Amino acid sequence: MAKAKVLTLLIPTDGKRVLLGLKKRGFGEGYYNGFGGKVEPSDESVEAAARRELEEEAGVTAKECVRKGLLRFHFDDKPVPWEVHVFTTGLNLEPKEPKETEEMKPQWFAVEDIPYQKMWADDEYWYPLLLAGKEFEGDFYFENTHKLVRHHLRET
Ligand code: 6OG
Repeated sequence: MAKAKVLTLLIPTDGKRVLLGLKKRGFGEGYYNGFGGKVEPSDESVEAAARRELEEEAGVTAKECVRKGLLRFHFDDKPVPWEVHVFTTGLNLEPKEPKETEEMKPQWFAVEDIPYQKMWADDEYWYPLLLAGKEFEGDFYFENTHKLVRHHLRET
């Protein structure tokens, strides 16, 4: 199989509130998501990439972040699978409040109000594990980029 494209996703939360961003452009435009993007091909670590993307997209620094999951997205219209490393961080962000950037409009949500209907279709499956502090691994298969047709998800 061709080599996967490696990406990050970082979701600030204390288990009661989560910080998501409305993606304003590019892949996933119009969806709420965590913060993240491609790992630099240099020698950047996946965790450093996750923290860098949060800074670029929401203007805040995460003191420490914890790796919680690995998601593989398989698209019938893309040549290689995407390997997304999922991290959380607590709410000790610096500064405390995020700011809107060219790429993302950050917004706080209570966990019971997470807008799954405005998010990628995989999110409603694995967010409950993430919010319960569990570690997980999953494969999600999409048709025409957006239609989730099957998945496997397990705690690790
Ligand atoms: P940029 O194009 O902004 O990186 N991403 C996904 N996130 C979720 N929740 N579900 C998906 O299902 C996703 N596919 C990609 C990874 C894209 C960002 O979007 C995430 C990156 O954080 C298919 O550089």
